[in-house]
Amino acid sequence: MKRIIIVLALGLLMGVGCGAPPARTQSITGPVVRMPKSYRFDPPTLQVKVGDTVTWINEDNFTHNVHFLSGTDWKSPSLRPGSQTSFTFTQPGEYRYQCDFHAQMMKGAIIVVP
Ligand SMILES: [Cu+2]
Repeated sequence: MKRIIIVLALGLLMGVGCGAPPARTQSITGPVVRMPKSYRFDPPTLQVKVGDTVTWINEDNFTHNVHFLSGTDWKSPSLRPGSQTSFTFTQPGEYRYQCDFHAQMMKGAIIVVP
């Protein structure tokens, strides 16, 4: 009996860790940057093409945002856990960004190529 409970618990843990993304993320077709636990952008640097729409998804337990420091000064609203934001890149270049709430830990860059 004890073994069965352990197997069930493992299954639950794995289900939580590797579960399917929320339904609303299924409509995303462009590149994605995730904010997994805890305090990071994944991947931290992403190369995309001009015209691509990048979507950031907050999968962490904390509120974050996306604020560009170069290339554009666009800033997302505060992203509560489970929410997402998107930005379309219309010019090539290097776009560095941070989360304003955790600027020391959360930095990222989007490299936009023609
Ligand atoms: Cu943050």
